Amino acid sequence: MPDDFETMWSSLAPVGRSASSGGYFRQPFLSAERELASWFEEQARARGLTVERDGVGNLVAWWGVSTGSTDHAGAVVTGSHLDSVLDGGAYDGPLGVVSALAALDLLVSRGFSPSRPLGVSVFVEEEGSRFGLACLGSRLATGAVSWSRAKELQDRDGVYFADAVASAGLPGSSDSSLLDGVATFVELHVEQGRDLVDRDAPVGVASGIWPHGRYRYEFRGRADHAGTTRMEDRADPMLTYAMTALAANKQARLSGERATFGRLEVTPNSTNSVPSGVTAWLDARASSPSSLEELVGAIERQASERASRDETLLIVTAESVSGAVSFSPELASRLADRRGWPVIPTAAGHDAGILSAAGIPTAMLFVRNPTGVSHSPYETASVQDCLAGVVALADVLGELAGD
Ligand code: HGY
Ligand code: MN
Ligand code: MN
Ligand code: MN
Repeated sequence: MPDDFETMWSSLAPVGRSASSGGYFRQPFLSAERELASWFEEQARARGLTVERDGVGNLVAWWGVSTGSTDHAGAVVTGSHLDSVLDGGAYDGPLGVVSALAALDLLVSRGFSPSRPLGVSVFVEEEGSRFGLACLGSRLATGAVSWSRAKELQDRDGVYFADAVASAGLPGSSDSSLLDGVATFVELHVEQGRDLVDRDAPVGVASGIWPHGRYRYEFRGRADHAGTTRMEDRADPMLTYAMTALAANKQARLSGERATFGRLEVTPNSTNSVPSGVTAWLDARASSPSSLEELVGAIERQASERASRDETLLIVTAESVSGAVSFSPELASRLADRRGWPVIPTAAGHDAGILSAAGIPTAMLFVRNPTGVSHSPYETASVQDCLAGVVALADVLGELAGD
């Protein structure tokens, strides 16, 4: 008898938490995900689902596809990710996977049997916590990024993605047939904001995803003694960085968009030296492609003006930029209209955005998060709302995969 939602949730949480703490990041790639993957495979086996895995560890547990077959024409797939940001919450990702398994259980209890393949997916490295490119697994599975580019990605210890995948015992490469023939994808996700709280709604439907990008800012200065060097003789990259962080915050507030520098590396990182270099990563998001361009352009302009004033050097590299995603309006209204659920945009990136951009009709369901906080241990959702999400997902899957 498969675990029910709450039993699944409590059995995953400890493993999931190891994925979100620093531990996950420091362990060889997929080792935490190996634990998560075996948790998922166990849950799939308990339901008689056949698990398909691609070269980098993305998984789909199939209902209605025999072992080894990759013929899933017309399939409906639902799922999310099990990895997390460092010290993230337990719901971002895992809630979509546990709810998908629970939704299949609910369909079985209703005597439903799918007239087309129905799959539960887990994409790896959705947060890009280790290799820096968000949705790396789903980008490879849809061909949005090539294996030749992905294998060169390095983590903070200089480990290449190709080597991390190989040491996890996986063949690598992106000729994934995992999503061949998939007709519809639905991702359930904890809301990462307060819209549903403000509207007093337990479940919502996503209209789309804001454009967003990640930019590496390298500020180069002149290492010097923190005590003996006169202030006027310094070329201090930390100063240029600090003024840039301030400018980014001001520019985002001014334009009503979003920007933060969440990651910083200082060289040589010693208390009594003026740094030789500071590298900072900007995460910028905006409600339209043009406003993202304006926001990022204004931040970069102010950073270079400051650099020339401080006699430091600035190098900016766009590491990943994702355009606006609008989910299938037909699917969104089909989900929302009859149930009166709100249709809301999100500024968070998701695998659903990658699949939608790959041309797969896609929808997202959000479950209310009372704190509205995410990418933090304070992210949460009530069991009641989670179960409302499971029922919503089961209803949708029944419609999409039924006769
Ligand atoms: O960063 C994001 O928007 C998502 O949580 N991966
Ligand atoms: Mn996330
Ligand atoms: Mn997520
Ligand atoms: Mn000294």
